[in-house]
Parts: sequence; C-alpha cells; structure tokens
Amino acid sequence: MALDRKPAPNDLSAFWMPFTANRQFKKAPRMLVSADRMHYRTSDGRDVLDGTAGLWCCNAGHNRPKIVEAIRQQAGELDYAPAFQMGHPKAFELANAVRDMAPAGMEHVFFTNSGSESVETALKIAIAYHRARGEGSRTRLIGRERGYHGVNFGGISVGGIVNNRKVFGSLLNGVDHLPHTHLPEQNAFTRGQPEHGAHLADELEDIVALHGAETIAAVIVEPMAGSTGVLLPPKGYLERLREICTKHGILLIFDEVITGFGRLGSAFAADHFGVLPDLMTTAKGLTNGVIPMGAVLTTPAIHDAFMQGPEHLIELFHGYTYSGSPIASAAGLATLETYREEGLFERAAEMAPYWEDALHSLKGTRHVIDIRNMGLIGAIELEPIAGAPTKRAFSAFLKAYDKGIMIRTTGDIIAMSPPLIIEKDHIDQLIGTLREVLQGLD
Ligand code: PXG
Repeated sequence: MALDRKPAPNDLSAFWMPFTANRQFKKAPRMLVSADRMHYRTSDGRDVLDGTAGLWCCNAGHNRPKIVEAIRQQAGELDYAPAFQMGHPKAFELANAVRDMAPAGMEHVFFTNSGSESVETALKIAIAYHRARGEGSRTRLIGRERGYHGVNFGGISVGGIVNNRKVFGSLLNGVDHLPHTHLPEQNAFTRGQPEHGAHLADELEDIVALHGAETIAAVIVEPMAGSTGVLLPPKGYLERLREICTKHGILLIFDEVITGFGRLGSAFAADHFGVLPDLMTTAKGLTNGVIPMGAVLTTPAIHDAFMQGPEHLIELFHGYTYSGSPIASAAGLATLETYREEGLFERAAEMAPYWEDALHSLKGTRHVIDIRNMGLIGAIELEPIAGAPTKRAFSAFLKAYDKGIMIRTTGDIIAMSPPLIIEKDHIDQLIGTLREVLQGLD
C-alpha cells in the first residue's frame, strides 16, 4: 500500500529538480540545511558564504527576525483569505508600501506568486489595455535576444535564452526580438554601464517599420539582464528605447525581478537609470525570497483604462488563488521595513565601489575574458573550454562550493549578487577564493 511506503530520507529519486543536472546532483548532493545572515550551513556541517542571495532574492540576508516573526504571527491570525471578490488588510498595506517605494508614476500593484507570473500578468495587461482603448490590433510583443522573463509560455516567447525555448514547440505567435547588447570587442572590462551600444535600441524602429506600430502592444526588457550573465544597458540605450516606444504608442515593460528592491543600490533600476517604464514586473526581493510572491506595478493611465463600464463587473479577468495572500503580504511588509530600517539600498550603493574594485582585481587571472558590474552585481566571463562550453564555469562552481562560497554560473559566466548586508571581509573572501579556484582550473 502506498501509505506504508516510507522512503529513506536519503532517497533522492522522487524529486525532479528544477534547472538542475539531476543525475550529477544525486550522485554528489549539495544539501543546504539552514541559513543565517550571510551564510548557509550544509548537511555535512560546513558554512558556505552566500555570494548569490539564494537565487538573487534574499537581499536582506537570511533568517531576518522581523520577517520570521511576521510570518509566524500571520499564520496564527489569518492563514488564508480568498483572493477574488474578498480582501484582507495586509494586501492593501503592502500594495501601498510597494507604491511608496516605487518611482513616482507607478501607482497600482497587481500581486502574483513569482517572476514568471509577473511577466505573464504584465504581457496580458499590455494587450488588454490597448483593446480596452479600442486599439485591439496591438497584440505583438517584442522581447530581446538573451532576455530571461521566467519560464511560462509568454515569458519564454519574449525571452531570448535559446535552451529555455527550443524544445517547447512553437510558443506564442506575433513575437519579435531586439538584438542583445553584448559587445565584448568594444566593452570588455567596463566598470558599470558600457559606452557602446545605444544604437542597438534603434533596431526597434526597424521592427516597427516591418510590422507597423499599430500591431505592437509592448516591448519587454530587463533594464539590466541578469540570468544571461549580467549585461548592463549601454549608456543612452534605455532612454532611446523609452523615446521610441512613446513615439509609437508602444508600452515599455521593465522586468525588474532581479533589479527590484535594491540590487543596483536604488530601489528599482528605473530609479537608477532615470527611465520610467509603463509596467514593472517584480518578485524575489519583494519578500526577501522567503515566501513566493511577485508584483506588477503600473501607471494610472493603464489601470484607469480598465475601470470602465458597470461597476459590478470584473474589470480584468486575471489573478491567482494566492495573489496577495496573507502570509506573503505579511512577509513583504516586514521585508520592506527591514530594507528601510537598515538602509540596505543605500548600503548597497556605498559598498558598490569596493565590490567593483575587488571584482576587477580578477582581471588577468587565468581564463578571465571579461568582468562586468553594477551595484552589488558582478559577472566574470571565462574563456570556454574548446568543444565543451559551460564545463569550465560549472567546475568553478563545484570547486567554489567545496571551498566555502556559493556562486552561480550560466554558460561560462560566473554571476554573483550577494545579500545587501555583505561586509568588506566577505567580499575579500569571495574574490580571494574565486581567484584560487580560477588559478587551479583546467
Ligand atoms: N524575470 C527575470 C528578469 C528573472 O531574472 C524571472 C523573471 C522569473 O522569476 P521566477 O520567480 O518565476 O523564477 C526571473 C528569474 C539565475 C536565476 O541564476 C535567475 C532567475 C531565477 C533563477 C535563477 O540567473 N530569474
């Protein structure tokens, strides 16, 4: 009988792990059992310095008392409330707190449970917005090569990471892509925003000429592309995209799932670059990664376009069982309070120059062909092993873990995005260990 079956705790076969080399992992598992502030503890009792804030999400570090307490308390007070046609106070409080932290002009907040869902939500709002205004022909969506917008069908359609798309069929139709902005010949080893590449935004004019502006609903980009290996926007690029979108009545969506909540030393990338989109997608740092939650932010112009017709009718046929759920909302409120009380975004900005110098001290280290950084984000690109792309960086990841630091790799790029509470000696440890690892790699 199924109920009699008691799998041994070390039976790893049932769990099909996401974005993981399952067979490799299960032969030599890397198991994390607890976490506090800047460190994970492994099942073999080692401390591992968190160089990635989990998956770019634990911006305030781990086991933060205010967040832990808020979740505990909310679970005992109101565990769940229906999300449709009912409300509870904390979802409204959190929406207000997010709005107050967001750039002026972002006034309305739609809750989701992840970055992927935020992306689907923003794309759907964009298309439905045009239709609500009588421009129903605007259905095309424009993404960008190397873009990552989560893993649902809309997101992988506008996304540009080939492995995330190619085995999943024909995807959404009516999608086109801008070129990516990676120009290593001109921009290698740039600190912060690269000089070259603003002209790549002009490709949007060609796409508009090809399809007609009246068929295009929205352009979606990461203001700083994270997952593909940290590609910074060239100087002037985002401003140019904004101009062209405005000129043609196309909505601009910033996917701020990674850049939101302090990563660049400002609350959002939109603040950092001084460019305001029409919609912003967020998740991750909204709840410090502790409880799944995302949010889409938008302007009164977009929100108000839906608020028409008889008042008893639903204005947007979209939402999730857990949109703004009580425990996630409580976690979000406590997270934003933690960021504010500890001045963590300002702290990230203050620490950024030290981080930048430490990263760029790796220039000249074996295998390193480029280094990129901004705020508390950094990437080190390695020369791939001929005929075996990704292998060198993955070996670096495994060796780094053995030596007590956690990094991420994508292709042959090492990416780091530590919690914003990182201290200088942690940065020294991260970079020092990485230098040793790189020197010892084949
Ligand atoms: N948009 C962006 C810009 C993201 O970076 C998503 C959407 C999707 O979020 P969810 O919550 O559905 O995973 C992301 C997620 C990595 C890495 O190491 C990046 C992400 C997730 C996991 C790993 O690069 N980004």
